[in-house]
Amino acid sequence: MAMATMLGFMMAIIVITGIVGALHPSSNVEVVEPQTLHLNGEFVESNLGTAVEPDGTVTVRIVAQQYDFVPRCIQVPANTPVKFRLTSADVVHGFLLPDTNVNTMIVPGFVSEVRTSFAAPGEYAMPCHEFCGLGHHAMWAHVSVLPRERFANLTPLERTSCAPD
Ligand SMILES: [Cu+2]
Repeated sequence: MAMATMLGFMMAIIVITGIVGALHPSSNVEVVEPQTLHLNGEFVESNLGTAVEPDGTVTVRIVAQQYDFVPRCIQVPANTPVKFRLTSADVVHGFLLPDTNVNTMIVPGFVSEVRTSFAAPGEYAMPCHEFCGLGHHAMWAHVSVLPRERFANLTPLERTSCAPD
């Protein structure tokens, strides 16, 4: 009898946590069609890179594909809320900025969204950290964090191309 009670109790825990977990997904679940990324919608090439929102915050859109991030280099302002929106054109990739809270998988068919803010200017390497094929080791890009005043002077093209100073 004690055994049956314990089993029943454990089954109840499994069922309840399953139901609660399904009702509250752990991260935002947002789908996108990977075959037509380049044709229409948010992730067309002209819409990638760093965009400044009307409220002064920044949104960065990046497509990961074998074996590159598009764009390869982005510039963002320091001390400003930054929202990364990422998706994959082919297989699962990973996006990681060392020493920050930014670390996510990029899964084809879904949009990964990560919010952060950089306290100080600096350079961050951005390796793909999910094995994605033969060219994986060379799949790097970078984020350049600029002082707010310097960022404000960049043209939209410069924000997304990391032209040398
Ligand atoms: Cu990779």
